[in-house]
Amino acid sequence: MTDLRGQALAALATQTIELPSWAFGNAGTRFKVFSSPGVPRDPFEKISDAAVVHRFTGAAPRVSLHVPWDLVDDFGKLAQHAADEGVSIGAINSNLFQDDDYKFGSLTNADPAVRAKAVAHHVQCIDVMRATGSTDLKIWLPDGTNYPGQDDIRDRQERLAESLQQVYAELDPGHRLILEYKFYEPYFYTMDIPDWGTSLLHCLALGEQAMVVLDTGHHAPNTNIEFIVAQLLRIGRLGAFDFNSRFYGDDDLIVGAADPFQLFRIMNEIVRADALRPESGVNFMLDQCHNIEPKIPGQIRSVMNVQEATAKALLVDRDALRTAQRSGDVLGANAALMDAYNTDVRPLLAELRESQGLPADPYRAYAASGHAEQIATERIGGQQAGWGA
Ligand code: LRH
Ligand code: MN
Ligand code: MN
Repeated sequence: MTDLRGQALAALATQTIELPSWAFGNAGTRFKVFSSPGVPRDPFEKISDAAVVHRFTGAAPRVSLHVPWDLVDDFGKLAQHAADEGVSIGAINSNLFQDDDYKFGSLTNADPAVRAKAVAHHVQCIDVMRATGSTDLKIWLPDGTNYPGQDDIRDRQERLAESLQQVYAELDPGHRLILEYKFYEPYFYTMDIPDWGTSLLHCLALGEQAMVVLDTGHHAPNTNIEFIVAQLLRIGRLGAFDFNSRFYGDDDLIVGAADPFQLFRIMNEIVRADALRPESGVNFMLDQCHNIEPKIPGQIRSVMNVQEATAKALLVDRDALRTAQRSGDVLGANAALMDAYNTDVRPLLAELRESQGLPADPYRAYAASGHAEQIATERIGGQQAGWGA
């Protein structure tokens, strides 16, 4: 156990979690966007807020951007601002869901001019990657249909494959195209990339620089997500997570809030595959919005939840687990997992943070810091995260 603890501490020290810029803006549902005090007024302030989360947790050194929500005149200046604040730019998210031209599809549209426009948007995003030092182009394809017969399912796949090839051809050698799937919404009959299998098939056709993104909120109820994680890790194509929690739909709630046991089971597969190491290529991103709770504390809590699930997964006694599994000891194997899951890992994480000169409890430390009150008086007229109005 002592040895496991030491190994867990060492592994936890290397884990990084990427924050979404849109978590810091005002958010809501299609019914209401609530305004919160102290919310950023521009992308520079969103990055400053992400940097605060990093200062308190020591585990969130990158920020994902969304184009055009984070559009600025000079992306080099934005990247420099990030560096000055002690963080860097992570994935660049394209946006194919807020333009009238995309009503019947973007990369899948039957009209070649619309497809060309959607491809050109990705060329713009790749330029943003070059200006900011980002290495991941993240594509979530919102395309789909609402009614049987509305469009030809196969033709849409062919058009998608061709458009993706065109985007992929624009990547630099160190770049990755990471492709997200979602089973429903904004369309309800078919989505053109509804599941990990479809995303994986497109990635395999594209080449080695294409990887799957798994958003934990994008599956049908009761889907065994850790099984998908295991499969994608086996084939070396799990590029990233979009972590969040869901009770019903794509709820984008705080990761680990709805189902901490599921998060543990996911992290258990990560640890099992030795994919926690930064070199494994799995980018642990958050994709959340904080509709009613304060943003910076919401992100701090999210980072802590991922760390806690990871710590528990690292404490699984793998030798005992394997022995029990191989001898058909069903209950013993299950107990090996549950013993780790039921461990209170907060003291372990407090020890890690203190050894790094960080507050033992980042959430409490932020609440006591006065930062929230300071930005509430300094910033008037904060921005909306980008959608939901
Ligand atoms: C789509 C999604 C995708 C978008 C983000 C804002 O539901 O998960 O990742 O880019 O939300
Ligand atoms: Mn997502
Ligand atoms: Mn989503």
